[in-house]
Amino acid sequence: MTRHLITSAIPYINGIKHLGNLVGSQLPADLFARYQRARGNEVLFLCSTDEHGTPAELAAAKANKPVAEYCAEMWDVQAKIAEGFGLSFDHFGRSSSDENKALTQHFAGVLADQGLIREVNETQMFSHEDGRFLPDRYIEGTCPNCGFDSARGDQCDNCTKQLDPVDLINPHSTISGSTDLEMRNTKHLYLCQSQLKEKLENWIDTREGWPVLTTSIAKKWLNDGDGLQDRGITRDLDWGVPVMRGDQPWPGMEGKVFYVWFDAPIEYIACSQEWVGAGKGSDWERWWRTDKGADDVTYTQFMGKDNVPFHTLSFPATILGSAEPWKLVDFIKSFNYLNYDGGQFSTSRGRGVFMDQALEILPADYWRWWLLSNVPETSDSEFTWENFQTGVNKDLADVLGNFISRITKFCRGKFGEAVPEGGAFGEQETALIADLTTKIRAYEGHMEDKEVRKAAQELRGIWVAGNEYLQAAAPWSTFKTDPAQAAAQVRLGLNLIRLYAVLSAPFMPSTSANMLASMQTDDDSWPDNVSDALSALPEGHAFTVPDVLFAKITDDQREDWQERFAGTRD
Ligand code: B3M
Ligand code: ZN
Repeated sequence: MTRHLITSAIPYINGIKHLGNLVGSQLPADLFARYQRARGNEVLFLCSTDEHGTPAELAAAKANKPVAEYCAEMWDVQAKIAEGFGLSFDHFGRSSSDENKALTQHFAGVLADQGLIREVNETQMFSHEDGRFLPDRYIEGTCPNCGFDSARGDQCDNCTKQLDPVDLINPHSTISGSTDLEMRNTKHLYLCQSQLKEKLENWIDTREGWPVLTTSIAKKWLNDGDGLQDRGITRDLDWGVPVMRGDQPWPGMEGKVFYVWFDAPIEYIACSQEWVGAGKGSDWERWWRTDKGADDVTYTQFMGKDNVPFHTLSFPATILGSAEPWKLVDFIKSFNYLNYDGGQFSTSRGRGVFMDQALEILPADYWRWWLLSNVPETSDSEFTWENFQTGVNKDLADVLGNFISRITKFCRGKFGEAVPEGGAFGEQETALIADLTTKIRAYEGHMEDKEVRKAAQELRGIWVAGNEYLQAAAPWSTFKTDPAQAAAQVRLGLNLIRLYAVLSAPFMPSTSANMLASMQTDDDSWPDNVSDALSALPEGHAFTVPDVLFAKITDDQREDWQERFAGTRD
């Protein structure tokens, strides 16, 4: 038995995530966690909401709520939707937890003790009316380049020019609208990442089998331009983890908070403490401290490619810089982007299908299967309603659903609702078992390697093999001349349903549960030996014909949804 620590990038709290977010982190992480559990391994699968920073403050202001209240509400919303999608987190935490506050302050303290923090004086825009410093994107004005009248302090959305707030003509605060702004001095803490360059480079160079996407991004940041830059880890905001040096005040840093990207990855660890605090586990250190048994743990992170620099460099810099025995990630699985119907999914513009909307129109497993089998693994991929309709109808309705429906209905018609007795497996069955054995071992390999598309393809092949067997064996014909042989064929077919339920569970957990329920079994043991697995349901074992497992997506539905999701959500 091996131990797997698995984390998904923690979604920002500011609103419901779209399917592009889901497929790039939480969903493949869930697939892997479910697979490892199914193989009998010990798994700790963690995710949280990322609650600090400017986006949370802005979203709360827009919703006209105090930010803490807004975050608590949105956490509930996100947790329910995650449950709806069958995301099997052992704990869904919050980066605003007391645990994360204390741990973030702890890390800052030890990094300072290691001489890796320096203070830097900067100037930043201060708004008298708002009584606060404004992060660049809280400031808008006219673009000096193209004249666009709502260019942001960091960039003009119209001409894409990168800007400094001082470049803007007639700048104003987006919070109050006030133009009473001035550049003021402020002091921030910087993490001296440049001092850790060698350590980080050495660590990255010694990782084995990492995806090219992950290492190439890491290398680019390590070596581009001036190399690894020291980075500011504090901000002049109200909402966040207060800057403290461990549990001591940090002179000169009163009223400031840590930068959201400093505390967010630390939440991976804090989440395990929250998991213990919630009474779901008893020992978080054996997952995270190499001096307390975490040396045996395989730690895998899942994320979109835009998050890779923070996970290959910034967070490891925090961990390595602390010189404490924390567990470092073993494998970073990163994803490209999923596009939506000829463009991008966009939270800010409300473009695409959002997780709550997806669940309103179809059960989670339709989405899980399509998204995972089309995951943007080696390049970006695209969601179109045509692709979605075709994928679902072919794989789920025509192949898997059809197989289950045919065999159970045929059995009920000829033998009744129990696994038929008599007959024996012959050459055809032996050949099928050999074929399935090869395919299942390949499937296991792809799942271990986190090659999601290949795994989906192999699973589809395993379903197809059953359909082809049924087509060739044709128990409906055999029955006329040799009912005993037909009985053996049907027995195999019914056992295949159980086998498919077990193999498909990581992709489609609730369908798989329905399949097991209609086979009236809770034997979900993994098919280490396919021949044995195909006799798990013995002669005489009762079952029921399941209701339609997958309804086909009709052209009307497709057109309807296409239209409904063409615009932007309110
Ligand atoms: N919240 C970005 C994102 O949701 C960020 C990830 C944090 S992982 C520690 O894509
Ligand atoms: Zn412009």
